[in-house]
Amino acid sequence: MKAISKRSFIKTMFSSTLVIVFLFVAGFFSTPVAHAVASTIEEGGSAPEELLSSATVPAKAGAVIPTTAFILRQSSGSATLKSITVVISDPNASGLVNTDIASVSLRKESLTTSNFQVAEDLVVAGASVNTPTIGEPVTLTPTTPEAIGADIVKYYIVITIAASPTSGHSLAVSLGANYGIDNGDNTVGTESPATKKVTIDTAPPSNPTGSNYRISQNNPGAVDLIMVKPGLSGGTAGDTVKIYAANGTTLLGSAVLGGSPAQFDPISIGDNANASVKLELVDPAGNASEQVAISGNDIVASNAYATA
Ligand SMILES: [Ca+2]
Ligand SMILES: [Ca+2]
Ligand SMILES: [Ca+2]
Repeated sequence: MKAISKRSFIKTMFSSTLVIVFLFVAGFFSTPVAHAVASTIEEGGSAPEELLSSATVPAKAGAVIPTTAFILRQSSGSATLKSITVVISDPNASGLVNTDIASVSLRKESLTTSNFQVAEDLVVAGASVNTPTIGEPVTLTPTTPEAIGADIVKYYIVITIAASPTSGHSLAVSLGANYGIDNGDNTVGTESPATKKVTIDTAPPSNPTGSNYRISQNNPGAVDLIMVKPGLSGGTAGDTVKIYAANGTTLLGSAVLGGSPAQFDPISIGDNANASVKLELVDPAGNASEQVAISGNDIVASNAYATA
């Protein structure tokens, strides 16, 4: 019998061990890759949609702003939606901090009225995070995984600005690829990087200068009008002037200030109906000035045509 040399035996064993170690290491490193499986939940025809109406949308303290919408449906099977992950960033390096944001939440279209309504399209229970981390994934997890049927369902990512945020800080909301995870840890979602942003504005407009306004009185039968005096400014272009009755709550009319000096088309204050009115300026974020009274409209005289 021909003996296998001791040296040859050791050499063979060493080679076999190397192969086993190699297979083990290869298997170890390939294991995580096996996890990336598409969910049976799919997007309803298109990638997520940015909802901000312009490149920069101003928002006041406490504002509730839908930034992004996405649509899901069940292609087959019965997977439920376990979570959605978003990233809130500071696109201007404005100094955004998590306490500028009260919450980020997942809301669901109620189908009562199309598009987003704050009082109708409510938060999916549990899927809200207060003072969310900036610049890292934030996961919104419904208390009960969402059942997704064959019919499309629309969801909204909604930011609520804090009660006392810092004016001038900006934020943007992005969805990464595979932003949705189902109950089997399979993924769904097309990447949707933010191209628009929200900028916090907590500063109200300066109070209107009453002496820059005038009331044009007309004979009964024709309405009296309020306007800005020629050559003077009613406030900042882009702000809205609101004309209230003397009670400060009955809105008679409003207009956006435009041009230079900033003016607006004359607004009716009724036919001998308001001896005085109150003016208020509102900026695009919704911050309001104090109300300033303008008086001197003669509502008694039957033939008044003087100009106050
Ligand atoms: Ca709606
Ligand atoms: Ca402002
Ligand atoms: Ca009149």
